[in-house]
Amino acid sequence: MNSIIHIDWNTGRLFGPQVQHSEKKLKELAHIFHDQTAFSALPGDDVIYRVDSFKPVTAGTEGGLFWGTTFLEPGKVGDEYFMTAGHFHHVRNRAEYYAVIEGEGALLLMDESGKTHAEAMQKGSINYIPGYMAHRAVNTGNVPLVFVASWPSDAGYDYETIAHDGFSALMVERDGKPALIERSRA
Ligand code: PAN
Ligand code: ZN
Repeated sequence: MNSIIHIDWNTGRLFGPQVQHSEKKLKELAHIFHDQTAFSALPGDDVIYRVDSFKPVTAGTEGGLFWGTTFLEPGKVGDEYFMTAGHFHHVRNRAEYYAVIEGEGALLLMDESGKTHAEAMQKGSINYIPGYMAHRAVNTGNVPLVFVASWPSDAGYDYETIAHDGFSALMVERDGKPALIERSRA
């Protein structure tokens, strides 16, 4: 198997016959934003993020690695910044790197007990995501947040836990600045 692709380090785009492209539209992210009234007023077909990915081995292979670039648009639903769906890895102990090419944002990390903290993501930062941590990128800037990621090919995704329980904290705009607030569980 041909196991080389190319990246444009200025844009993060990946090139090569094995590169896969996916996109996530706003309407596919209905459950993750806290302000459902603001959500309904926005065009559901807008693409919130795209991912270029390189999976040189079959998903589930132990010992392999994947690579991907995420392009997360700037914007907000009400006061909450655009963000990725977020997930735990299905194999909980699998770690990951995120490394930022452009833009600024936050990486939300939540442990299995539901405790969430945020780390800064900015051009040049390399964020290490330990195993057992749900992870979600948030774009708090005015330009796309672009980051590369590498993760084990047997990590898999558990989106259901986040879809069901969410993260315990939200990244919202307060007085023009990003603020991490505890989610109300009304
Ligand atoms: C990343 C994410 C990517 C999109 O490659 O899959 O940023 O976010 P969601 O998967 O949460 O929609 C990664 O964390 N891979 O394991
Ligand atoms: Zn991941």
